[in-house]
Amino acid sequence: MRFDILTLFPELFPPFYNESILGRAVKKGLVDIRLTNIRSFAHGRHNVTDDRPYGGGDGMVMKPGPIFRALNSIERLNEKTPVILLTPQGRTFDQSIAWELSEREQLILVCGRYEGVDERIRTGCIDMELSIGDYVLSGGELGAMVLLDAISRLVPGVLGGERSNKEDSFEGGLLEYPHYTRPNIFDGEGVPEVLLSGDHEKIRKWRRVESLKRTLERRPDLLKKVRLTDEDKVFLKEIKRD
Ligand code: 4H7
Repeated sequence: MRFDILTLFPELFPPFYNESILGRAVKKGLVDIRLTNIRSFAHGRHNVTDDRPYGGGDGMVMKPGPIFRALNSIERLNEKTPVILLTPQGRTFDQSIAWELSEREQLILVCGRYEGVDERIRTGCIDMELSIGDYVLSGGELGAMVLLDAISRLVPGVLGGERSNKEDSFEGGLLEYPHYTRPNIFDGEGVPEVLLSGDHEKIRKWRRVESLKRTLERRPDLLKKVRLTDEDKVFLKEIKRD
Protein backbone atom coordinates (compact mmCIF):
# COMPACT_ATOMS: atom_id res chain seq x y z
CA MET A 1 0.00 0.00 0.00
CA ARG A 2 1.28 3.44 -0.88
CA PHE A 3 0.85 6.63 1.16
CA ASP A 4 1.66 9.95 -0.48
CA ILE A 5 1.88 12.71 2.11
CA LEU A 6 1.83 16.40 1.21
CA THR A 7 3.22 18.57 3.97
CA LEU A 8 5.33 21.62 4.76
CA PHE A 9 7.17 19.51 7.36
CA PRO A 10 8.24 16.23 5.70
CA GLU A 11 11.07 15.76 8.24
CA LEU A 12 8.51 15.00 10.97
CA PHE A 13 7.58 11.67 9.39
CA PRO A 14 10.65 9.35 9.11
CA PRO A 15 11.37 9.27 12.87
CA PHE A 16 7.83 7.98 13.28
CA TYR A 17 7.51 5.49 10.44
CA ASN A 18 11.01 4.01 10.75
CA GLU A 19 10.18 2.49 14.14
CA SER A 20 8.46 -0.62 15.35
CA ILE A 21 5.75 -2.43 13.39
CA LEU A 22 5.42 0.32 10.79
CA GLY A 23 9.20 0.40 10.32
CA ARG A 24 9.23 -3.32 9.61
CA ALA A 25 6.32 -3.00 7.17
CA VAL A 26 8.21 -0.27 5.29
CA LYS A 27 11.41 -2.39 5.21
CA LYS A 28 9.46 -5.39 3.93
CA GLY A 29 7.96 -3.23 1.18
CA LEU A 30 4.39 -3.79 2.38
CA VAL A 31 3.95 -0.08 2.98
CA ASP A 32 5.51 2.58 0.74
CA ILE A 33 5.55 6.11 2.20
CA ARG A 34 6.37 9.04 -0.08
CA LEU A 35 6.75 12.57 1.17
CA THR A 36 6.12 15.65 -0.92
CA ASN A 37 7.19 19.03 0.40
CA ILE A 38 4.52 21.53 -0.62
CA ARG A 39 7.17 24.24 -0.45
CA SER A 40 8.95 22.72 -3.47
CA PHE A 41 5.91 23.73 -5.52
CA ALA A 42 5.86 27.35 -4.36
CA HIS A 43 6.85 30.05 -6.84
CA GLY A 44 9.14 33.03 -6.51
CA ARG A 45 12.35 33.72 -4.70
CA HIS A 46 10.95 33.15 -1.22
CA ASN A 47 8.89 30.01 -1.91
CA VAL A 48 5.88 31.46 -0.15
CA THR A 49 3.14 28.93 0.65
CA ASP A 50 0.79 31.10 2.73
CA ASP A 51 -0.88 34.48 2.36
CA ARG A 52 -3.22 36.86 4.19
CA PRO A 53 -6.91 35.97 4.21
CA TYR A 54 -9.24 37.82 1.85
CA GLY A 55 -11.66 39.80 4.00
CA GLY A 56 -9.00 40.42 6.60
CA GLY A 57 -8.45 38.98 10.02
CA ASP A 58 -5.69 37.19 11.89
CA GLY A 59 -3.63 34.31 10.66
CA MET A 60 -2.54 33.05 7.27
CA VAL A 61 -4.11 30.73 4.71
CA MET A 62 -2.27 28.15 2.62
CA LYS A 63 -2.15 29.37 -0.98
CA PRO A 64 -3.96 27.07 -3.41
CA GLY A 65 -1.26 27.02 -6.15
CA PRO A 66 1.50 25.10 -4.33
CA ILE A 67 -0.90 22.42 -3.04
CA PHE A 68 -2.55 22.12 -6.48
CA ARG A 69 0.80 21.65 -8.22
CA ALA A 70 2.05 19.26 -5.52
CA LEU A 71 -1.09 17.14 -5.99
CA ASN A 72 -0.67 17.10 -9.76
CA SER A 73 2.92 15.87 -9.36
CA ILE A 74 1.79 12.71 -7.58
CA GLU A 75 1.53 9.50 -9.54
CA ARG A 76 -1.97 8.01 -9.26
CA LEU A 77 -1.77 4.24 -9.00
CA ASN A 78 -5.54 3.89 -9.17
CA GLU A 79 -8.38 6.05 -10.50
CA LYS A 80 -10.09 5.53 -7.14
CA THR A 81 -7.15 6.80 -5.05
CA PRO A 82 -8.70 9.26 -2.58
CA VAL A 83 -7.16 12.62 -1.68
CA ILE A 84 -7.73 13.05 2.05
CA LEU A 85 -7.50 16.32 3.99
CA LEU A 86 -6.85 16.16 7.75
CA THR A 87 -9.09 18.77 9.32
CA PRO A 88 -11.15 19.17 12.49
CA GLN A 89 -14.16 19.67 10.18
CA GLY A 90 -13.88 16.13 8.76
CA ARG A 91 -15.67 12.93 9.65
CA THR A 92 -14.14 11.47 12.80
CA PHE A 93 -11.66 8.73 11.93
CA ASP A 94 -12.39 5.37 13.52
CA GLN A 95 -11.55 1.68 13.17
CA SER A 96 -14.19 0.99 10.53
CA ILE A 97 -12.82 3.81 8.33
CA ALA A 98 -9.33 2.37 8.92
CA TRP A 99 -10.52 -1.02 7.61
CA GLU A 100 -12.13 0.55 4.53
CA LEU A 101 -9.05 2.63 3.70
CA SER A 102 -6.73 -0.36 4.21
CA GLU A 103 -8.25 -1.92 1.06
CA ARG A 104 -6.95 0.93 -1.13
CA GLU A 105 -3.83 0.64 -3.20
CA GLN A 106 -2.88 4.25 -2.47
CA LEU A 107 -3.92 7.13 -0.22
CA ILE A 108 -2.96 10.78 -0.69
CA LEU A 109 -2.89 12.72 2.58
CA VAL A 110 -2.86 16.51 2.63
CA CYS A 111 -1.60 18.17 5.81
CA GLY A 112 -2.71 21.75 6.34
CA ARG A 113 -0.95 24.34 8.51
CA TYR A 114 -1.74 27.94 9.55
CA GLU A 115 -5.49 28.62 9.37
CA GLY A 116 -5.96 25.82 6.86
CA VAL A 117 -6.14 25.57 3.08
CA ASP A 118 -7.83 27.84 0.54
CA GLU A 119 -11.44 26.72 0.15
CA ARG A 120 -10.94 26.08 -3.59
CA ILE A 121 -8.48 23.29 -2.78
CA ARG A 122 -11.06 21.69 -0.52
CA THR A 123 -13.85 21.89 -3.10
CA GLY A 124 -11.73 21.15 -6.18
CA CYS A 125 -9.12 18.60 -5.10
CA ILE A 126 -10.21 16.89 -1.87
CA ASP A 127 -12.28 13.68 -1.93
CA MET A 128 -12.55 13.07 1.80
CA GLU A 129 -12.06 15.12 4.97
CA LEU A 130 -11.04 13.32 8.14
CA SER A 131 -10.55 14.51 11.71
CA ILE A 132 -8.72 12.46 14.35
CA GLY A 133 -10.84 13.90 17.16
CA ASP A 134 -12.38 17.00 18.62
CA TYR A 135 -9.31 19.06 19.43
CA VAL A 136 -7.20 21.65 17.68
CA LEU A 137 -3.73 20.87 16.35
CA SER A 138 -1.23 23.19 14.70
CA GLY A 139 -1.17 21.03 11.58
CA GLY A 140 -2.57 17.92 9.94
CA GLU A 141 0.72 15.99 10.28
CA LEU A 142 -0.16 14.19 13.51
CA GLY A 143 -3.46 13.18 11.93
CA ALA A 144 -1.61 11.78 8.92
CA MET A 145 0.63 9.78 11.27
CA VAL A 146 -2.41 8.42 13.08
CA LEU A 147 -3.86 7.24 9.75
CA LEU A 148 -0.50 5.78 8.70
CA ASP A 149 -0.27 3.75 11.87
CA ALA A 150 -3.88 2.61 12.18
CA ILE A 151 -4.25 1.69 8.49
CA SER A 152 -0.82 0.08 7.90
CA ARG A 153 -1.31 -2.45 10.68
CA LEU A 154 -4.41 -3.74 8.88
CA VAL A 155 -2.51 -4.40 5.65
CA PRO A 156 -2.05 -8.19 5.25
CA GLY A 157 1.40 -9.30 6.44
CA VAL A 158 2.18 -6.21 8.50
CA LEU A 159 1.38 -7.67 11.90
CA GLY A 160 3.07 -10.96 11.02
CA GLY A 161 2.32 -13.80 13.36
CA GLU A 162 2.77 -11.80 16.53
CA ARG A 163 -0.89 -11.03 17.04
CA SER A 164 -4.13 -10.88 15.20
CA ASN A 165 -5.72 -7.48 14.82
CA LYS A 166 -9.13 -9.18 15.07
CA GLU A 167 -8.53 -9.47 18.82
CA ASP A 168 -7.73 -5.81 19.28
CA SER A 169 -9.82 -3.21 20.93
CA PHE A 170 -12.61 -2.07 18.60
CA GLU A 171 -11.92 -4.93 16.21
CA GLY A 172 -14.51 -7.01 17.94
CA GLY A 173 -16.24 -3.70 18.69
CA LEU A 174 -15.51 -4.09 22.42
CA LEU A 175 -12.81 -2.78 24.73
CA GLU A 176 -10.00 -5.20 25.53
CA TYR A 177 -9.87 -7.43 28.59
CA PRO A 178 -7.12 -6.76 31.21
CA HIS A 179 -3.65 -8.12 30.49
CA TYR A 180 -1.15 -9.62 32.94
CA THR A 181 2.42 -10.87 32.65
CA ARG A 182 5.14 -11.96 35.09
CA PRO A 183 5.81 -11.60 37.94
CA ASN A 184 2.96 -13.47 39.57
CA ILE A 185 2.92 -10.95 42.47
CA PHE A 186 3.66 -7.29 41.73
CA ASP A 187 3.40 -4.51 44.32
CA GLY A 188 1.42 -6.90 46.50
CA GLU A 189 -1.12 -7.58 43.74
CA GLY A 190 -1.63 -11.04 42.29
CA VAL A 191 -2.97 -12.30 38.96
CA PRO A 192 -6.54 -13.61 38.51
CA GLU A 193 -6.45 -17.32 39.38
CA VAL A 194 -8.21 -18.35 36.15
CA LEU A 195 -5.31 -17.07 34.01
CA LEU A 196 -2.95 -19.50 35.80
CA SER A 197 -5.36 -22.43 35.50
CA GLY A 198 -4.40 -23.57 32.01
CA ASP A 199 -8.10 -24.07 31.25
CA HIS A 200 -8.35 -22.33 27.88
CA GLU A 201 -12.14 -22.40 27.67
CA LYS A 202 -12.47 -20.85 31.15
CA ILE A 203 -9.88 -18.22 30.20
CA ARG A 204 -11.72 -17.39 26.97
CA LYS A 205 -14.98 -16.88 28.87
CA TRP A 206 -13.33 -14.80 31.61
CA ARG A 207 -11.75 -12.52 29.04
CA ARG A 208 -15.01 -12.09 27.17
CA VAL A 209 -16.84 -11.21 30.38
CA GLU A 210 -14.13 -8.69 31.33
CA SER A 211 -14.36 -7.12 27.86
CA LEU A 212 -18.11 -6.82 28.19
CA LYS A 213 -17.84 -5.39 31.73
CA ARG A 214 -15.34 -2.74 30.68
CA THR A 215 -17.28 -1.76 27.62
CA LEU A 216 -20.53 -1.48 29.59
CA GLU A 217 -18.81 0.63 32.25
CA ARG A 218 -16.68 2.90 30.04
CA ARG A 219 -18.14 2.91 26.53
CA PRO A 220 -21.78 1.78 26.59
CA ASP A 221 -22.15 3.52 23.20
CA LEU A 222 -19.99 0.77 21.64
CA LEU A 223 -22.29 -1.97 22.93
CA LYS A 224 -25.15 -0.59 20.85
CA LYS A 225 -23.15 -0.94 17.62
CA VAL A 226 -21.58 -4.37 18.17
CA ARG A 227 -23.01 -7.74 17.10
CA LEU A 228 -23.33 -9.79 20.29
CA THR A 229 -23.46 -13.58 20.33
CA ASP A 230 -26.07 -15.46 22.37
CA GLU A 231 -23.32 -16.23 24.88
CA ASP A 232 -22.50 -12.48 25.13
CA LYS A 233 -26.14 -11.72 25.87
CA VAL A 234 -26.16 -14.24 28.72
CA PHE A 235 -22.91 -12.78 30.11
CA LEU A 236 -24.29 -9.25 29.88
CA LYS A 237 -27.46 -10.17 31.75
CA GLU A 238 -25.32 -11.62 34.55
CA ILE A 239 -23.08 -8.53 34.62
CA LYS A 240 -26.06 -6.18 34.80
CA ARG A 241 -27.66 -8.27 37.57
CA ASP A 242 -24.47 -8.20 39.72
C1 4H7 B 1 -6.67 21.83 7.93
C2 4H7 B 1 -7.67 22.78 8.12
C3 4H7 B 1 -6.62 18.41 12.06
C4 4H7 B 1 -5.69 21.65 8.91
C5 4H7 B 1 -7.67 23.56 9.28
C6 4H7 B 1 -5.89 19.54 11.70
C7 4H7 B 1 -6.99 19.35 14.20
C8 4H7 B 1 -7.17 18.31 13.32
C9 4H7 B 1 -5.67 22.41 10.08
C10 4H7 B 1 -6.67 23.39 10.25
C11 4H7 B 1 -5.76 20.56 12.64
C12 4H7 B 1 -7.94 17.08 13.73
C13 4H7 B 1 -6.65 25.63 11.18
C14 4H7 B 1 -7.62 23.85 12.46
C15 4H7 B 1 -6.39 26.40 12.44
C16 4H7 B 1 -7.34 24.61 13.71
C17 4H7 B 1 -7.07 26.78 14.70
C18 4H7 B 1 -4.59 22.15 11.08
N1 4H7 B 1 -6.31 20.44 13.87
N2 4H7 B 1 -6.68 24.20 11.40
N3 4H7 B 1 -7.33 26.06 13.46
N4 4H7 B 1 -8.69 17.16 14.82
N5 4H7 B 1 -5.09 21.73 12.38
O1 4H7 B 1 -7.89 16.06 13.07
